[in-house]
Amino acid sequence: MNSPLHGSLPRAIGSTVVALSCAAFSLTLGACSSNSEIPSGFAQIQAGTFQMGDDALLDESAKPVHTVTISYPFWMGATEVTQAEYAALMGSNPSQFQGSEYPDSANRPVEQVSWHDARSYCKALTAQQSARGAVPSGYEFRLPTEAEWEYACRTGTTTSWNVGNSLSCSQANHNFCIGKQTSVVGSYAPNAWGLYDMHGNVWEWCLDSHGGYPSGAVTDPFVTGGPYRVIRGGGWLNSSYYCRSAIRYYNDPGFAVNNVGFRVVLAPVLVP
Ligand SMILES: [Ca+2]
Repeated sequence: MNSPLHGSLPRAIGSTVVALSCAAFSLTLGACSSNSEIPSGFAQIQAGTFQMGDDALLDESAKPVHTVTISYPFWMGATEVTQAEYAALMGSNPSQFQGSEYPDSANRPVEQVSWHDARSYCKALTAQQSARGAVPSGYEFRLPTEAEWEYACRTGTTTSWNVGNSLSCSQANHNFCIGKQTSVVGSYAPNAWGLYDMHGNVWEWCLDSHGGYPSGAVTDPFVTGGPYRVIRGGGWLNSSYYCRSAIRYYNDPGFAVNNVGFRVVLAPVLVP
């Protein structure tokens, strides 16, 4: 099992991805191994192999379980992108759950963002950090692929959720557990690799288009084409079923709703 390399609960990646001395790590990412070299707010995910999908689900698109290898190490934002991070980089905050009615809303996830909005954020973050020499050659800040997302969600688990075979209100913001609202990111325990809110809070846009799964083993799968983009993990209003590690859903990439946000990875460049 991989070890996350991150410290305390992360905050703004936009403003604090400073010591990316991994800029000097020249793509031998394995050399980037001390906490001081890790981007603030990101967990390092090692290359590896896992079983993707769930044959027990009603959703046929989550079948069959198949072997997926992620051949490269990457970094994943420990939290969903917050309203503060989004506003700092993009100059606007489209979220519904903000203002005095929602305490500490700056640290709640940004929502009511389309896939296109999320992509624009990633591009702006890549440009900002590239200007600081903080993006390794061949890498970029982008949305995770579905495979990267499920790999990082599962952390080696094969259960329905990464916490076991049930999900409670003490483990994730889902099923109106705290009413009609998002929670401050990182309000629940992280998974084994240091990632918060992989189940619930807001669904997370992935880079992929929605497509069927292969039956055989694949390496670095990534689906392009087609009208819809995948979302993962379920949101504050969804039952635990929709928060399962393997559940797949999708939206029109222009669709922006109050239970869908995103998180960012620093990973090899992909063209969706
Ligand atoms: Ca989430």
